[in-house]
Amino acid sequence: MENILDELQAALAKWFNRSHLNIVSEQMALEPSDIGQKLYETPIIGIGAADDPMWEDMHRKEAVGSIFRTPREWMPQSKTVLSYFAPFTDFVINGNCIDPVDVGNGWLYARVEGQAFLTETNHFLERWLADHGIKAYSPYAGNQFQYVFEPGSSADISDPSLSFTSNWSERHVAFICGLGTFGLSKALITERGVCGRFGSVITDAELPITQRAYTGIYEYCKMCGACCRCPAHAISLEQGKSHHLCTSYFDTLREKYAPRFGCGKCYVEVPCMRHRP
Ligand code: B12
Repeated sequence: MENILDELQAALAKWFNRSHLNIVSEQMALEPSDIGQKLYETPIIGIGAADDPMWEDMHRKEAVGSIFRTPREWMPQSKTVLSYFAPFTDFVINGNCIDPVDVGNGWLYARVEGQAFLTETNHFLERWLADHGIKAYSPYAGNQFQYVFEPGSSADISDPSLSFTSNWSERHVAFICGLGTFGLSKALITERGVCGRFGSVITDAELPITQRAYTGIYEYCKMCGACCRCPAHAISLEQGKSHHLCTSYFDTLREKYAPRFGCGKCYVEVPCMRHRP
C-alpha cells in the first residue's frame, strides 16, 4: 500500500499539471494577461484512520456539531480517509497581496472555477482508486453535502442551534488526517501554509496512516495577530474570528465581484501564508 501512494502522488501531479480546468482560460479571464495562468500546485496528502476516535468528537457542539457525519456514517465499510491540500500558485497569492481590500483576479478564479476543478479532482481520485480496486467516495462532491451559514438560514436544516458548519468540514478532516492545525483566522495551517483549498475522499483500503505531529488545535499558530487586519474587523486576538462578521462582509463582495466572490485578506501577508511559521 506504500507504493500505491507514490503512484497516486505521481498521478495527481500529472492531473494538476495537465488539466485545462487548472488554467485560466480565455473565456474566464478578467484581463488578457491572466490567460494561461495556473491556479493550484500539486497537493500534499494526509491519511486518517476511519476508526480514529476523534471523528466522534466532531459531533460535539463546540467542534463541528450534530450535523457532522463520520467516515463510517458516509460509507460503512470505510477504512481510511485521504485528505489533500492544494496550495494556490504564486499568481493567485501575489495578486491578492496588492491591495488590502480589493480581491485579486486569481483569488476570484481560484474560489469559483478553481473549486470546480477541485471537485473534479475528488472525482478523479474516486476513478483512479476504483481502477486500483479501491472504493472511494467524496462527501463534498456527492449530492448529500450540506452546510448552514447563519442560524436557521438553510431550508434543509431544521436545527436552529446549528450555524456556520457542515456535515463534512474539510479543515476538521484535514486536522484528523495530520495535515495541520487551525490558526487565529480559523484557516487550517499546513506545511504549505494556509493559501490553498482542501478536498478529500473516504476509502475502503488500509492506506498508511499519517501520524499527527500535533495535539493542540491551534498548535501551528503563533497568535501574532497579522490576520487581524481583516477588512471586516472579524478577527481579533481577544475574541478570535467571528464567522458572522466575516459572512456579512463576504455577502457584499458577492455583489461586487459577481458572478465570482472571495476575500482571503486574512490568508495573505501573514507569516503562515506559504509555510507553517
Ligand atoms: C461555511 C464556510 C465558510 C463560511 C463560514 C466560515 C466557517 N464556518 O468555516 C464563510 C463564507 C465565511 C467562508 C469564508 C471563507 N472560506 Co470557507 N468554507 C466554509 C465551508 C463550506 C464549511 C466550513 C465548516 O464546515 N465549518 C465548520 C465550523 C464548525 O468550523 P469552525 O467554527 O471554523 O471550527 C472551529 C471549531 O471546530 C473549534 N473547535 C472547538 N473544539 C474543537 C475540538 C476539535 C478536536 C477540533 C478539531 C476543533 C474544535 O476549532 C475550529 C477553529 O476555531 C468549508 C468547506 C468544507 N466542506 O469544509 C469552506 C472552507 C473552510 N473555506 C475555505 C476558504 C479558503 C475560505 C475563504 C478564504 C474564501 C475565499 N476564497 O476568499 C474565506 C476565509 C474566511 C475565514 N477566515 O474563515 C477553505 C479553508 C482553507 C484553509 N486553509 O483553511 C475551506 C475548507 C474550503 C476548501 N475546500 O478548502 N467559508
